[in-house]
Amino acid sequence: PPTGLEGLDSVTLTRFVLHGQRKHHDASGDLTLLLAAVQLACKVTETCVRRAGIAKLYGLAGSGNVQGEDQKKLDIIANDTFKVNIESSERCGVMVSEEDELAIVCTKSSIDGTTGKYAIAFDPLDGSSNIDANVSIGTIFSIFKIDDPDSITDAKSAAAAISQPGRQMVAAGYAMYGSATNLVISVGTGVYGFTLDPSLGEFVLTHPDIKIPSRGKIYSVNEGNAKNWDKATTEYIQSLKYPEEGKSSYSLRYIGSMVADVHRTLFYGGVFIYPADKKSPNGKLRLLYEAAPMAFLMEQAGGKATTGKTEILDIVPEDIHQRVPVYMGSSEDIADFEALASKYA
Ligand code: P6P
Repeated sequence: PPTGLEGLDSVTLTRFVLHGQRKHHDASGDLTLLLAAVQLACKVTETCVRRAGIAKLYGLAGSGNVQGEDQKKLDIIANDTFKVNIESSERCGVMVSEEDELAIVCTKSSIDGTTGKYAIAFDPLDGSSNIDANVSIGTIFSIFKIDDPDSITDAKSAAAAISQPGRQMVAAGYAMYGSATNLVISVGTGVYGFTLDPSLGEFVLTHPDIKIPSRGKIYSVNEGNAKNWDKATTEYIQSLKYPEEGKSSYSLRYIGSMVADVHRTLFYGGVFIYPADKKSPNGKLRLLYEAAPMAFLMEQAGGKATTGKTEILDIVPEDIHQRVPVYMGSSEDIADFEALASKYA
């Protein structure tokens, strides 16, 4: 029978990151410290998400407001947790959060007054509208190197410093607070999946070197928006539902929580799509802390990610909260869509 000690001989996220640091001889250890802060913030958020579920039961007594406050509290708790932990790592010069309108200039190092050399964008609790139904939700983050830390003096220069194409990302990842708590991360050397072992309080490596299947059998999109889709999207989805003779249709799986839909796509293959439509001309998902980090992970896992016009990782952000259409997943499936999209370009 399991002894419960099985996790002890596994690689923890901390060891994984430290090992990665040693591969870069010039590494200062700054990214290691920043990722340690992100990891801690994920653990704190995870416990809050678990507790909010219990609070939700109180909310069932008809005090909908409380529940509303809980959700708002939960978004704010998660946001504050990430900001406090990232600031205190003193390795970041810039933070962008889905919850804050302006880019944040981090406080200078208490040791030598310098500016942290990294910039991080994060959605502290994506999909939190789903918490009432106990659906998996998560945190998404992207980390860039700041070219000129001394140039950062205000929100405008901070926004400029992080407005880099996703291809320049140093690291990207997401935590998914589901039946288990996963942390999936890439530092540019492939995608690695960790699972929180609550008895150890450690993220343990459970999925080394994740690769997305080159083709899948699942498509993931909000069919409720079908009347607003453009021609390429309509024709592509139609081809999955009514395939040519002898081919089977794809299955539809849509959770409505990006982290959960992308996580399933990464493991099972297929496509996750949030298209632009007449209602939202640039789609709904934000580039810096939703589409770009997920695109980085997809490409690192052998997948593709496009807006239909350009690869997501090539887009230079013009606004820190800008939205982009998202088509990502298995390379062969996305290539099929791109061929169709080019027909209507
Ligand atoms: P819709 C959650 O609100 C979110 O930002 C993403 O997590 C998710 O993929 C998307 O919106 C769902 O949007 O319009 O289908 O409900």
